[in-house]
Amino acid sequence: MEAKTKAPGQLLEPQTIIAGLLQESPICGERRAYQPPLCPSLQGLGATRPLDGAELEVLKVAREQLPFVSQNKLLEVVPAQGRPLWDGPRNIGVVLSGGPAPGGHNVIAGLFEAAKRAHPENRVLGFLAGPKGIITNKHVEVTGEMVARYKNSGGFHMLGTGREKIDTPQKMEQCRQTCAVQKLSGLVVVGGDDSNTNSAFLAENMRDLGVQVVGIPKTIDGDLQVPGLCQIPFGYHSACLAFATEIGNLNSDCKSDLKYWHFNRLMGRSASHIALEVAFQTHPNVILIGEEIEERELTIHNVVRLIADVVVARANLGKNYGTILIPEGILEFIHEINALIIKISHIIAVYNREAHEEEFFHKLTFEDQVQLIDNNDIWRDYDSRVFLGLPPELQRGLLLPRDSHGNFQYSLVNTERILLGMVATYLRKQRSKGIYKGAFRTQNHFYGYDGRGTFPTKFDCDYTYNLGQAAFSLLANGATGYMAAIRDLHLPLEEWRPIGIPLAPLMHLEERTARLELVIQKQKVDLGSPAFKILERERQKWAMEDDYRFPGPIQFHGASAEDKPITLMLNALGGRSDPEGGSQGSRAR
Ligand code: FBP
Repeated sequence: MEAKTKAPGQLLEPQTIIAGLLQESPICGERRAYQPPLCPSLQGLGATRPLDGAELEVLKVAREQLPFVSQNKLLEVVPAQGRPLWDGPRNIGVVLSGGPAPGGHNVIAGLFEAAKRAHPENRVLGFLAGPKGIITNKHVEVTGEMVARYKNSGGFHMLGTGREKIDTPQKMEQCRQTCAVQKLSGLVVVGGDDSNTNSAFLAENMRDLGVQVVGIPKTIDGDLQVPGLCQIPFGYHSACLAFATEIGNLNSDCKSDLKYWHFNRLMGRSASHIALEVAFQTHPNVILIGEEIEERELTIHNVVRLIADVVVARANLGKNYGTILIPEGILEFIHEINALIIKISHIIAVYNREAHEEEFFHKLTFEDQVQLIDNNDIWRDYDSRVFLGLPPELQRGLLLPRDSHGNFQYSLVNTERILLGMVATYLRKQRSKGIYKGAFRTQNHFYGYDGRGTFPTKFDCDYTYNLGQAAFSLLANGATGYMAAIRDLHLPLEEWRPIGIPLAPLMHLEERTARLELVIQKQKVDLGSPAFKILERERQKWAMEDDYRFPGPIQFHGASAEDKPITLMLNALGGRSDPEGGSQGSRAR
């Protein structure tokens, strides 16, 4: 609805004012008007050629399960004026998969606009509600009007998303039928590690139909990286900045009324990449990094002590306030807790496989669940002792249902509240011994789903638009079983280099639902990376001095609009964008 305007001096009717105030927010219209630029290699139709200087190793089991796509070699997309392999009109499917990440709509925009530029009769079909949309053939045709409406917006609501795993021959056959019925030549899967695992198997299983599959690296968690080739998945920057805005605000609040300790849990299922970036953005008093906790073999009581020591030391300076960052996935890195998670996941999977749906593990009472675990052969007395020594909230958390891929759902456990309670108990003891004399008033917060739905930063808008175009170039030049990526993201966009990374070498074996499965390996925080080394150097100062940093809200104009993730920039200083220079597992050899 358009709000009517009057000539200067004329008063507007209240109804007109109300209508104006209830219209879409001005920022939505502003963001839609932004047209992301393309890097030079994607400005024409784009050709592909082998990327020399980097060899990727494929595990034997991946070669056996993915014999065709395992043969793929690295590709780079280079400028080309001629026509690509796809000459006539084609149908391309696209699916948004897994948790939302800011920028997903721009992948579709990039794909759609590249497809239309190559041939005006090319069609893009968007599958609805994630991979389930492919299985059930639920889709919409993406139109120019839809693209214009969703460009540069957050969320995945243009098509919806879901976590369905294509893990049975029956579901794979349904996907094949959908692609055949829709006469698809290509399918683009926008997803994280599990969704790109789907991509690899779809590519392998649909090659006889002539359907090519290309994945896109998405996840706010930041763990879908390929050292030297894919520095960061999309969505990470935007989510981190959204979280950092909140933490910066808390820094400002706690420094003002000097009253509260804020325990903040930050989303990110496993690796601590998000917490690391938010720490650089905000300089909190305490930052926990799961990977470091694992390396130092800290127990949960050590972690509590680590936080409490800072609280006590600051209290001695008269500072009874501060901010603490706790990565959502921290439990995975505390050895004795992770051992329980692995065993319980195994017991649940084996039990559910044989149980009727109404008797599934999560439908039992807590007492029956504990009994069932206790009776299992893999559960030892030591496990029981550890389990029973944990706070009841954590015990219940460990028994929560796993997701469709068999993952433990860290986002459902209030780890910040649990740690807060344990720290409070420890401090009470310290007080009774006369060691702690401060005031421990607290607030706890969880930042996760909010940041996942934020507007994408300019960096993520440009990155995703180029990824969508790169995916089209890869498909149009015959690639399948690849993940589109952009190298050298730390450099100006004019120097970005689109590539195709074969999916098979990214896979390793992992226990999921009580079976060893071939899945894409997550990349954890590299404790040898420049970013982590700099954090180690700085955090002592952040603990005691109030060296808070205030990033403010995401900006689309001015100097801050050009920001990129601080961790990305720090790691690039260490020369890690060079394929030979990767230190973390050195995938590119
Ligand atoms: P993806 O790996 O699919 O990108 O999802 C990541 C994530 O946002 C995690 O950070 C979080 O633990 C999880 O999804 C939450 O899952 P759900 O949306 O199913 O609650």
